Formats: sequence, structure tokens, C-alpha cells
Amino acid sequence: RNNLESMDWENYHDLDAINAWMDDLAKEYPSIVSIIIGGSTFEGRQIKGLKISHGSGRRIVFLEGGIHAREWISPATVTYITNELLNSTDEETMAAARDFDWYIFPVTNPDGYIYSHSTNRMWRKNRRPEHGVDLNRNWNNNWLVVGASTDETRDDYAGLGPFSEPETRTFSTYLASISDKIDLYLSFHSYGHLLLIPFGNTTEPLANYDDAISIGRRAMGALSVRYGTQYKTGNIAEAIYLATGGSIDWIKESLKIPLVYCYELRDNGTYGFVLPPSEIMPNNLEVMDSLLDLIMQAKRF
Ligand code: ING
Ligand code: ZN
Repeated sequence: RNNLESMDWENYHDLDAINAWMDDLAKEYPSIVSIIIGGSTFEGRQIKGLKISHGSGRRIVFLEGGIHAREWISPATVTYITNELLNSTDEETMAAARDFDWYIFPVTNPDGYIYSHSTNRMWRKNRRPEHGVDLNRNWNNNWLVVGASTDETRDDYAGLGPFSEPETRTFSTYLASISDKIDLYLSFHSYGHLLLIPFGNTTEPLANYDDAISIGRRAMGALSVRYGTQYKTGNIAEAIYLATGGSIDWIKESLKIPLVYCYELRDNGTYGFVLPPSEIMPNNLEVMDSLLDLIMQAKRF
């Protein structure tokens, strides 16, 4: 069965469906799409992604989805963006697809994602026995400094050391190997209607804070046009909570990527992580609006 036809955004899909769909895209568009492997997991799976490239020498936009298992809207958003970049009839979208190389990983925590489908819908971490490690507290930036736990039963358990987990260790190595070409890095979480920038350990404005905030605010203006959804833009510590060891802080500080954001997607707490499937498409459409605005600004930045 061809998974190009079985993929949709009316429902959530499991890891096998997403991976099979990516394989089919690579077959359907052999000159543009290729499968990329960003790393491997505790249980030995590959972290599978897809590259969209219309030629050599382009700068990279990098999309990271599904680092937290239960945030199902994240892979749903990232796969939708992928589909738009390949199949949209909108000229601006296709220009965005052509102007950058797109490195896209819908599910960066595949073991956890499977477990959230099979066993525990509210699972967040990876699947290291017994309790798992929070992969967004395990990156090597201010590891365990604040907003992270040494208690392995907690959802923000940071692991035994920075990059103790195969997922973060292998994925960060992969990122470092291409980092000089990345212009824009986007991480997708839920929920809360936020656009976060580094850093999580301090509310002090750091690095290119003013530019990052103003670019983000403008993009969230674009997001709000369609349905009136209001996203707040701010650094992690000021807009959500103190938290260290997250991917975007390491990517900003160690890899020096110019523009780095984390979306906290729908909703604002009514359903939380268990966002009804009927909200997938409205979420995707408004996020796509904001992404095109971000791309336009990133090109000029
Ligand atoms: N939110 C993120 C979390 O890991 C975050 C917020 C982003 C923290 C980036 C640190 C760095 O807690 C969710 N919903 O997971
Ligand atoms: Zn998350």
C-alpha cells in the first residue's frame, strides 16, 4: 500500500505510518527528497528524517519534532509542513521550499512515541529503564542547573550526565556536522501558544535577543491572522519556566545558529497534550502561515 495516500492530518499517526510515508516521499520525488538518519535510540531504532533539496549550496532550515512522546501535535505539524513544501499549490510555499535545504525530523524520540501509542498516552521521556530520561533536559548546556531533576521518576529527569542518552548524543553529533549551514532551527512542542527563544536558565536578554524577539513577534502576528490565536513570544525562562538542558539552548550556544525557536503549539490547556484531531488542521494552517513569515525574515537576516 502506498502511504502517500494513507497519510492525512485528520488523525494522529504512529511511528510506522510516519516512517513509511517518508520512504514513499523519497521514492515519489527521488531528485528532491532523500531519507536522512539523525541518530539512534536507546532501544536501537533510527531517528529518521527527510531532506528536501532543490540543488546544492543552499542554507539549511532544520525542523525538530516529537522529542517529547505525548506531544502528538508536534509530529503532526512537522509532517504537514513537509507535505506542503512538496505538494503545495501556493507560490510562496514552493519558493520557501526551493530557497533552502530542509532537514526535517518529525519524531526525534521514536521509542517514547511508540510507547505513548501502545501503553501510556502521557509518556514524555525516552525509554531508558525504568523511568526514562527527559531528552529536553539532557543536552550539554547548563545541564541540571535549574528546572531539571535528579529524580528518575520525574518527568523532567535530566539523566546521569549531559548527553547520557543515545538520542541526544547521536543527534547533537549529527547537528554539529551540518551546523555551519543552518540558518534557522525550529523545535516543536506542545502546549501553550508560545514561541520560545533561548535561554532557559536566565531571563537576561542574551545574544541576538532583540532581533530574535522582533522576528518571532512578527511571525506570531502572521499566525494570528487566520483564527485569532495569540502566541506569546519570549525566552524560555520568562515565557514558560526555568529549564536547562533543552535542545535549543545547546544549539544556540554551542552551534551558534543565528535563529533558534521553540513552538509550544495548540492548545492553551483545555485539552493539553490530548489535543482533539479536529484541531490538527487549524493548528497546522496557522503554524504554516507563521513559518512562511519566519522564512522570509530569515532570508533577510
Ligand atoms: N515544553 C518545553 C520543555 O521541555 C522548553 C519547554 C523548551 C524547555 C526549550 C527548555 C528548552 O519543558 C514542553 N511542553 O515540553
Ligand atoms: Zn515538550
